[in-house]
Formats: sequence, C-alpha cells, structure tokens
Amino acid sequence: MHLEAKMENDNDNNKSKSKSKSKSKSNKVNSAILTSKNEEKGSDWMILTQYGFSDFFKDQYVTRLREIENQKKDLYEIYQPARVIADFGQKIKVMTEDGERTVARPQRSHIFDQQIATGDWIVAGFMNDFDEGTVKAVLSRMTKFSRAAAGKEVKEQIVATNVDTVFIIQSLNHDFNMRRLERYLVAAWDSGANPVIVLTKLDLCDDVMEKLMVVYEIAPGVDVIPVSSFTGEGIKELDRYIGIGKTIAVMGSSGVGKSTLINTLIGRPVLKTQNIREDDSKGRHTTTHRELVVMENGGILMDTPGMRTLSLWESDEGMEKMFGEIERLVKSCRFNDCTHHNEPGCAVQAAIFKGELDQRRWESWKKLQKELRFLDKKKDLKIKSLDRKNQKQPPRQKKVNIDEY
Ligand SMILES: Nc1nc2c(ncn2[C@@H]2O[C@H](COP(=O)(O)OP(=O)(O)OP(=O)(O)O)[C@@H](O)[C@H]2O)c(=O)[nH]1
Ligand SMILES: [Mg+2]
Ligand SMILES: [Zn+2]
Repeated sequence: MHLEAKMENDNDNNKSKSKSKSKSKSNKVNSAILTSKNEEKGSDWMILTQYGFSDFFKDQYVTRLREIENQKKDLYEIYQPARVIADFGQKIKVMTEDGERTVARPQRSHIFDQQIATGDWIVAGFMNDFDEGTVKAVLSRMTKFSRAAAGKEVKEQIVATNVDTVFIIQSLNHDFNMRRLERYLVAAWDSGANPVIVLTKLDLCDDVMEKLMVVYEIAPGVDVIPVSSFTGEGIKELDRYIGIGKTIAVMGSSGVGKSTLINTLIGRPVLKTQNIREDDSKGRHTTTHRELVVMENGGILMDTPGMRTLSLWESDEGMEKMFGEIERLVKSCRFNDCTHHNEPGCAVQAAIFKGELDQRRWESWKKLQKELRFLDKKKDLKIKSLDRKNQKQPPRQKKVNIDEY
C-alpha cells in the first residue's frame, strides 16, 4: 500500500482501536512514565534497536528526557524516543517502541530553528494513543547529508540524517555522468557517511569494464558495485554494507532504479516504481518523499526522491577526499596568487601537460570551487544582513531643549 494512504488508514485504525485499547492506554501512560527509569535500568528497546537506536542516541535521550520532564506542563503527556521514518511535510511519520506514530512538524521558533529530516532521532510527546504527537527535541546527529536548497534564498536543505552508508546510484545505460557522480561523492563524504557507488541496470550494458574504469579513475578508493535488479547479478555484493541498525540512504537521479533496488533487497515490492520516459530516458520522479524501510534480517534502507540537481552546501573534507591531488598541486604553484592559466611555475598546468591531471577533472574542481566560494559570499551577506537587523538601534538621543537649563 502506498505510504500516504497507509498513514491515513493507520490513523483511522488507531481511532477505531482506541476504545478497545483504553485499558492498555493507562498501561502505556505507566510504561511511558517508566520510560526514563527503563533507560537507567537498561531497557532493551527491541524495535528501536532495529531502527538504529544506538548508545549515542540513548544517552542523549536520557539527558533530554530529564530536561523535558522537569519542564513538563501536562501531567498526561508521555515521552518516547522516536525515529523519523517518512516526511510528508506537515506530518512526520515516526517509529516508536510502540509502533508507528505521526507527529506534527513544529513551527519554526527559537526552540526549533533546526530542520527535521528523515533519519532524525527525536523525543516525541504524546497525549494519548491516537492523536498526533509533538516534537520535543531533536537529538544530535551522527551524520547529515545536505545540499543548498533550490531558489534564491541561501538555505541548507537537509536531505537525510544519521546515515551510515550512502549508495550513490547511477544507471549503466542512461544517467552515467561522472561530473554528477563527483558532486554526490563530495556531498556524501562531507555528510560523514561512507559512500558506495552502485551502478544499476547491468543487464542493459555491453561495456561494463570500460565504464568501471572511468568510475575508478574519478573515485579511487571508493567501492563500485555494478548490479541488476532484474537478473539479481551483483546484488549479493551489497550485503556487506547491510547490518542491524545500520542505515543506508539510496540517492541519485530519477529513474536510475533506486526504489527498484530497495524492493529487490527487501524481496517484495514495498515501494512504487515506474518506467522512465521513452522520449528522453528521464525518470518520472515517482518517489516523492524520503522514507525508511527496515529489512527483515536487519538493515535500514532509505529511499529518496530523484534529485534534479545537487548543489553543494559546504565542503571541507569532501573536496579534499575527492580532489586531494588537485588541492596539493594548487598549493605547490610558484606564485601564491597563481591563476593556473599560463604563469611560470604553475604546477597544475605542468601536471595537465604531462598527462598526470585530466583536464576534465581540473575543470570539474574549478567549477565546484567557484560554486562553493559563491555560496560562501552569499552566506556572508546573509549573516551580515541578519546582524544588521538584530543590531539594536542605539537609544535615541533625547532632544535637549535649551530652555530646560
Ligand atoms: N533493465 C533494468 N531496468 C531497471 C533496473 N532497475 C530499475 N529498472 C527500471 O527503471 C525504471 C525506474 O525505476 P525506479 O526504481 O522507479 O527508479 P527511481 O530511481 O526510484 O526513480 P524516482 O523515484 O523517480 O527517483 C523502472 O521501469 C524499473 O523497472 C534494472 O536493474 N534493470
Ligand atoms: Mg523511486
Ligand atoms: Zn598554478
């Protein structure tokens, strides 16, 4: 069933169940009051462990829970740790130890100046078993995959959080684009997660070895796995990244076969998929929201909508990991302010001339650097304008009337 529809049904079911569950409700109140005590005793969190509730989050939860309980306004409010498993805009679907629930997206305020993204761990507050809950706190993240939001405003868009491995997907027939792949790799490294390149639609490709060589060249040290969801070839190779409580985010352009791959790994068609367009081989943006699916034998997979563009938000480790040799060359030019065009002693031009640096790779680095520098400037301007706004106007000088003397 499609998740949005399922969510409505779940709510209906919850409503109809609520009466019969009224007894268990009071138990739940008790169990929730016990929640904080459970942590101290070492609750086993059977379900949430499968969703990645590690000590890193448990410790934070215990601390935040104490703070929240100290400020508790409503005696009947129950607090639970929860993971964001799907984001529908105003409604956020979370997994708790008692199963799936819905919480409302908090309005931006001084408490919630941070975004909530799929993958986040939160402290959720519930008044009863069936109503929508509220977000009391967002726990610090282990990893965060961001991009610059589309549009004029300088804004970070958090794509996914608390991800261990990013499967960067490109298909071996269409959408085989190394410049795009470089972007994804930079963003993935910067997120703190481990990137793995997964090349799909192996059954439709006649020159796999050639394509693999091209990829190896731009991403040395990164695992590259060609697979076919249709024939099953290569799929077993992905097992090594899958583990209980480990989150894998599947990212790439529309139509490359992200949802199909997740369905293949799960073994059932849990996610909707759709043919790519015949005229231009582009995807149809079938997946519209981010969503976590847990595999029966452990492992968490996050499906994401195809991204049209991936504009970098910030980079420090990512550029170094991806273009380390260029960053070193640039520093070894004779002049500090070398523009790397035709200055004497330019290490970059020398490397290109000797065939040690690929011209396209150099162009790619320049483009990404330019983009990042432009973004930095825009961020600076934004900070300055916010500072100006926040700066209190100096108190007006009282006009001194000479007659007062
Ligand atoms: N031949 C072949 N086709 C595949 C393979 N994997 C996916 N496809 C097809 O590619 C098309 C797009 O697949 P999806 O899984 O919907 O692609 P997606 O990346 O999730 O796309 P969005 O949700 O739009 O981002 C479907 O028609 C799939 O059947 C594969 O390994 N081989
Ligand atoms: Mg999809
Ligand atoms: Zn130079």
